[in-house]
Amino acid sequence: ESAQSTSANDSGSNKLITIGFSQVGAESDWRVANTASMKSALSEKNGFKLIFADAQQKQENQIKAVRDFISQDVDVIAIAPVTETGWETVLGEAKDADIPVIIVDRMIKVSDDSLFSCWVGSDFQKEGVNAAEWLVNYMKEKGKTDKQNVVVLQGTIGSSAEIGRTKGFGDTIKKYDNFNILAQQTGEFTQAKGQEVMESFLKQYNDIDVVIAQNDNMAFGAIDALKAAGKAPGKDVTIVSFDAVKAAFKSMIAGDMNVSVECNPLHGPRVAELAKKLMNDEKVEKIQYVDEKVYPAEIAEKELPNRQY
Ligand code: GYE
Repeated sequence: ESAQSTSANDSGSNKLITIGFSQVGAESDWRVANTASMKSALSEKNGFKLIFADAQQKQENQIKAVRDFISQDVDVIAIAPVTETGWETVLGEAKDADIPVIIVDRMIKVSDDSLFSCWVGSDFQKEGVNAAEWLVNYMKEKGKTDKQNVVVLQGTIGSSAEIGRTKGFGDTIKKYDNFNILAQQTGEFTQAKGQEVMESFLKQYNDIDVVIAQNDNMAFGAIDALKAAGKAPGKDVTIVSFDAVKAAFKSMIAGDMNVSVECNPLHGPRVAELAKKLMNDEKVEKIQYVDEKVYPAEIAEKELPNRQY
């Protein structure tokens, strides 16, 4: 027992909050930044004991991790879910054990909202709409009124990030008859898979004008595939991406990527605050969206020094 509790806001208790966090994996720069944010906010010096579990992009690993957290009788469980569905049973077990659950980043779909305490993350559908609107304006400004053929590299199928971005983009772009979605396929949010899927698109279609990559890492893979095929990404082929990680700004400055729609991964402090409130039986907001912007290439150089991830 430490006798060092000198700070007034310790209010007599220096017991750490034990929090189990089931993370998706380490598939992207976004995810790595998210893990770093969670680990630093849920540190001992902030009053937490963190049990971190990496699910390697598999929901079954997450379900196992949550059961582990329950059997260790943690104070709070946080989950960044791989997919939206399949959570009812294990969340019912957490509820029976009286352990509050914070969902972070992607969303879940459950018939009973009391299976989780709260959620914080991004409006993925809005991100998709923003991407489409940016593209429509960009082509208009360039005077390109002829048919634009689009391919979409989707994220993990069934994840909120994929579902929202696919729907937001698709619903918006279909209102304009000069855009045609040639194909969409998952690249699982990784650079390697993004490259592979882009290579196969390039074999099937010789008239691709636009690539929509549902995260920056898949865009980097697609850019490599395009260059290897003798195309000029950012010029002959417009590259629209999501996340807006630092490496995307570098890619925009290099002229390879045209725009990245921001997705903020810095959820650690938000989750820490929610966990503390839940432990104090304070009311929390059930659903909390974070604010996000759109970063086109022309402002990349100016913005890069301000980027935190
Ligand atoms: O866009 C992608 C990551 O769920 C918002 O997951 C997150 C997404 C993010 O792999 O890079």
